[in-house]
Amino acid sequence: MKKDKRVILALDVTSRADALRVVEAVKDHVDAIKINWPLILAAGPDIIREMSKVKDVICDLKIADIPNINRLIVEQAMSMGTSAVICHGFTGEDSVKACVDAAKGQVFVVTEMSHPGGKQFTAPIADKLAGLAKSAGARGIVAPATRPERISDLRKIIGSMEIISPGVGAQGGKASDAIRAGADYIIVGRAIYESPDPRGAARKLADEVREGL
Ligand code: OMP
Repeated sequence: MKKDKRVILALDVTSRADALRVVEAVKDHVDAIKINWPLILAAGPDIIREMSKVKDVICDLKIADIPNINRLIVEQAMSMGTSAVICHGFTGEDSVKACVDAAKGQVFVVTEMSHPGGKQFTAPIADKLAGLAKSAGARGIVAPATRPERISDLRKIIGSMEIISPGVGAQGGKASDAIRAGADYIIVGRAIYESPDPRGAARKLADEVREGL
């Protein structure tokens, strides 16, 4: 995955036509495309293969099962051209390790979630989840742009592993704050794909990231 614009597009649109339109508009201003269930369910899993020909794809299935099922899910995702996957860590070390093995390390583990409810259950265990991501050999973690101070805290636990950070724009976080706090990439959905000018919105976010560097 390139580390140039440091913006990951969360492509949470619900048709193939919208996905192609948005990606065509913003592809020069983002480093990767994150695909989640809404688009997979709407357009079919082949959308992963199609998008991976344009950009690196992070498959955000928030995988959270027993090790055997985690392995099977990741193997399927990787066989479709996925560059990295996102999994939950509350399932325990063996389940995360199964993802890491199947993805050859290309795994991001969710820590403290960015939405208000993320404070309820994920925040109290986020440090442990970050530690688990490290000990399991993951590539990085997902940490909230809505609480940049938590990005800094979690950075201390994981060292030089990567942090990808959602919550910029629609959820209230700021790109420059997240980057300054230690995020490697921001993840942005609605602020780009719901904009009347997705290309302009993505370019502006990439500019804000540069301000934070
Ligand atoms: P917007 O709020 O529209 O920018 O979308 C945010 C994207 O980041 C969605 O695809 C979410 O699934 C994802 N996300 C969060 O918003 N919060 C988290 O704590 C974790 C994720 C994620 O794992 O990507």
